Amino acid sequence: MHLDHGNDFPERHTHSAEAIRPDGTRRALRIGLGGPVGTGKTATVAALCRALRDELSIAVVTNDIYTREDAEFLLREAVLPPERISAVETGACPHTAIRDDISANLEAVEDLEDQVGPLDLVLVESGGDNLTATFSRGLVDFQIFVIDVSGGDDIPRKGGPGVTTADLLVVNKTDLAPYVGVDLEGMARDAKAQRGDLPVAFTSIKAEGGVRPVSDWVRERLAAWTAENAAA
Ligand SMILES: Nc1nc2c(ncn2[C@@H]2O[C@H](COP(=O)(O)OP(=O)(O)OP(=O)(O)O)[C@@H](O)[C@H]2O)c(=O)[nH]1
Ligand SMILES: [Mg+2]
Repeated sequence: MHLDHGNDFPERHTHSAEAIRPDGTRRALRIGLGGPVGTGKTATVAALCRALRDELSIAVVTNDIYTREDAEFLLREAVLPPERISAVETGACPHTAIRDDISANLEAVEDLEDQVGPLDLVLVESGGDNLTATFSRGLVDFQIFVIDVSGGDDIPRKGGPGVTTADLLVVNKTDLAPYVGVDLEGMARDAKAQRGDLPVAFTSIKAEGGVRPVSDWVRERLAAWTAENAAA
């Protein structure tokens, strides 16, 4: 143990960035998507862009550990014009870049606002991580935690800060439930026990209209955010 460094840790970001930017415009609402590897975070980002891009000005920041895979997928799928998609290569544990040292992500978000703004919504996808990964409130206003049924129906019961405290818990790939022997009602009960009144969306993101519960939730958050900062 190191006991000789005194109380000199860097300050943790625990509050949101100001709603009003230096030029007097309102910044975008920032929503983070985290969760274990392969649960459907990028698929959710893609589906949200397709569902909302005609009504909102959107940009996306992706995080991968060593590559730009997720950004390249979104570019290939043309879910947004290329200048609205930015990739951060974290080079370390994914949660470090969304919770502990958020500077690369914050810079990516601010650059997007400067270059293609004004924006209504910025989606920040974390690299796939474990059940403890959460976003700093200094980076995002709300966070969505995406798990899937193929990880097993005990995941909500296992809890962890993603499952218990995320502003929206998404349980994705419900289409696979019969193939992996998962009890969706049991998952819903366990999630309720862990989360109380916080919302849970069961989705099959790849199905036509499957993102609807998530896009509706995003619209509600955005309406509240806009009303709260109406003076801008
Ligand atoms: N059956 C089914 N497959 C899905 C669904 N959503 C996503 N997938 C598939 O699951 C795989 C992983 O999806 P991604 O969106 O890349 O997952 P991710 O969470 O972004 O993965 P990482 O960023 O690598 O952690 C892909 O092959 C998707 O096509 C779904 O609702 N049902
Ligand atoms: Mg991804």
